[in-house]
Amino acid sequence: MTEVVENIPGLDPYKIRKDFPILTRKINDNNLVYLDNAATTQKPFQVIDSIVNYYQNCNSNVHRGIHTLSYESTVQYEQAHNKVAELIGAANWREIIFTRNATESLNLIAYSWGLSNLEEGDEVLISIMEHHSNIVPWQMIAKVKNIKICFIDVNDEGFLDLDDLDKKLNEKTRVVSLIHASNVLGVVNPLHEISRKVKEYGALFIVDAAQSIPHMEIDVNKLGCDFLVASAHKMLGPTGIGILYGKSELLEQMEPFLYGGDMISTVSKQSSTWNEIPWKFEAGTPNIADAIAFIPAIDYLQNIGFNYITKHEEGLLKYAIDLLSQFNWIKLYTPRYGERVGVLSFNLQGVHPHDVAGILDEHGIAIRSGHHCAQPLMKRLDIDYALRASFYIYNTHKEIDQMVEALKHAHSLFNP
Ligand code: C6P
Repeated sequence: MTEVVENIPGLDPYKIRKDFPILTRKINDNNLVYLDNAATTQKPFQVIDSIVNYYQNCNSNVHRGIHTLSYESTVQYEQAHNKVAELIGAANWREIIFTRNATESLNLIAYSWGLSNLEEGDEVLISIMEHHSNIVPWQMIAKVKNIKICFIDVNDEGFLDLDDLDKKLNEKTRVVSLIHASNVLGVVNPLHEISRKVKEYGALFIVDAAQSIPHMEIDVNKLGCDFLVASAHKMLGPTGIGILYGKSELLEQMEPFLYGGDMISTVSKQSSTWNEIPWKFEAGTPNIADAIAFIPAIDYLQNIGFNYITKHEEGLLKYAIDLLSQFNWIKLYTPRYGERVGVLSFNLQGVHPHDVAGILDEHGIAIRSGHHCAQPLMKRLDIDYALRASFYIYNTHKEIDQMVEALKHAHSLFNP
């Protein structure tokens, strides 16, 4: 087996692991090998402690009281918006709205912007590799407004087909909404290049960064996007916090998504006026504790440095691809080259992925099996389901070796 250097300067997975209490768990008498990071990442002590500290020492509603606790919660909650704004290069913290997750953020855009701005005959251009969250909301808008949803294909190697993009982008295109990094193929789409083309047609450009922001530096100005969505739970943060970035001039014009407390400025018997952004889009008591705990998650990633995170994952991905490529009974879907995040999809010939995932679980190894909420892509790849191993900052080459041994075991059970 190849000699592997684990320590990329600035990123020592063994040191990082000490901050993640769950990684000491045993699953079926084996040490947990957690390779399902594209579904959700594990949380370090810093995030867990923040949640405990909030409920022990600060718990109070935001924007609703002048007492000390409410003031402290409000300040920290606003700091969380500011932290995200700085992370992605937003002009102002008011351009950051907290939702429940990336899915809700995409629904918010589709309903609030789409319903008011799209008309019959307009086209929304997405890709065949989109997550269902960036397909289904547009289908709902299409039913109401009679718009057309067009799909950019992938080529046979698994990359977005840029010639197909050129064919499908036209004067009728009002929205282009694209996944930045695929949760199945792992490929990173060249959005800087695409955004220039989109702007030539004056269309709205939406980026689904759910699988890219955990792994690389994101700058909304360089991406040239109007909206960007992501989920905190895929980047060490808590569940229940979604990011929606929107340019302030767009957010100001848009109608609210949900109506009720905190999103209003004035309410009379028959009508209301709206609060300033971002509160116009954050109706009701928000997820305060988790928003605040998102701050140490971002700090944690920034302290490591996204350049080191990207390099570490590239190393793991290359190592895993090299190992799995030796077996003619494994079919890989993730391309063997190009810009990718640490996501590797594959199948074992003749074995249902759920059976393989079950056997790996007996070894204490967590990988995902299924359609990965990307059924149109599955159909394009001519499969129903796939296995997916996805890596993050605390994963090691040794864990990939363990996965490979478990896959060999699964193969031998089905091919005695
Ligand atoms: N993908 C996966 O295992 P939520 O569930 O709202 O936090 O994220 C939705 C979402 C949107 N876009 C992309 C590219 C995604 O990968 C996801 C979530 C998980 O692949 C759960 S299906």
